[in-house]
Amino acid sequence: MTELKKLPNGFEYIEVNNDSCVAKIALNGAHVFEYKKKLFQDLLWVSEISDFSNDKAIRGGIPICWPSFGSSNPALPQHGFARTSMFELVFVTEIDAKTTQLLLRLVHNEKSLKLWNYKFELDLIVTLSDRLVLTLKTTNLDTKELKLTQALHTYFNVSHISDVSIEGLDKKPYFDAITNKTREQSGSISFNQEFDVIFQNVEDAIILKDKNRTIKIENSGSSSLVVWNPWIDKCSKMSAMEPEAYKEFVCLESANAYDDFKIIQKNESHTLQATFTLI
Ligand code: TA6
Repeated sequence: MTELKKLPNGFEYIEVNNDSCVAKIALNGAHVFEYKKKLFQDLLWVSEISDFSNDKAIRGGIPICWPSFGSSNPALPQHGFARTSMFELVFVTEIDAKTTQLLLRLVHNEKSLKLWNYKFELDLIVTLSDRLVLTLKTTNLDTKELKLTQALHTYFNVSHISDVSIEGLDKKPYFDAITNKTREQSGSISFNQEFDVIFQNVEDAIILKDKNRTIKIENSGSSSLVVWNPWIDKCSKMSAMEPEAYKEFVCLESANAYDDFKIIQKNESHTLQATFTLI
């Protein structure tokens, strides 16, 4: 079953309930903000004080950072403008009782052209089954090439940040956004302070181990992965985030970031895909 729901403030989202999962996707930002495989807790974390409005990104879920990640394009807002843009719902297909697929689309408009002078089509296909798959396709409709950095900025629900470890990044080079230094990872990752790192040359699956569950993240069209937790001080300064919220989530962001930027020629496309599986 799929329903289009609307809050009193006009915020619209699609609610999907099939034999595999329940999910919610906002039209603003094509923002997946709930994915619950049946009999499991939510894969995604959402702040208890997040906004749900058509002019701000939800704090949590999977914000789409596009057409720039971070402040890599200083002419654009932090993480670009897609996450605060209204997407069109092109189709919802119930492939079978266990699988639903949606296509949400953003095309250049007067507002985007003022921010970023490129004609484009941005499609997000969300496939909802016992796995969650996001397929983000950028098509350059302009006459000039474009430079793209992007990320699916996924906030994963965790039992407690101190229970979490991340595997699959051993020996990967990384840029540490806190120290501005480039290093090589040694072994798995655990958390006891602010962590904000862009890993490069990431080709294989990443494993997020939590106290009671394990999540596998597989990416294609991406060789960079951002790992972030604000810890205590930064958390207290973040918008729409309770002071203790840092304990409840970790961000693993399937990206084209730092050296993994993409140059897309006119009439060509680039697709970033992320697959999340509870194992
Ligand atoms: O992906 C990590 C990061 O760039 C952090 O540095 C922090 O800024 C986070 O994203 C959240 O950014 P936002 O713009 O959503 O507040």
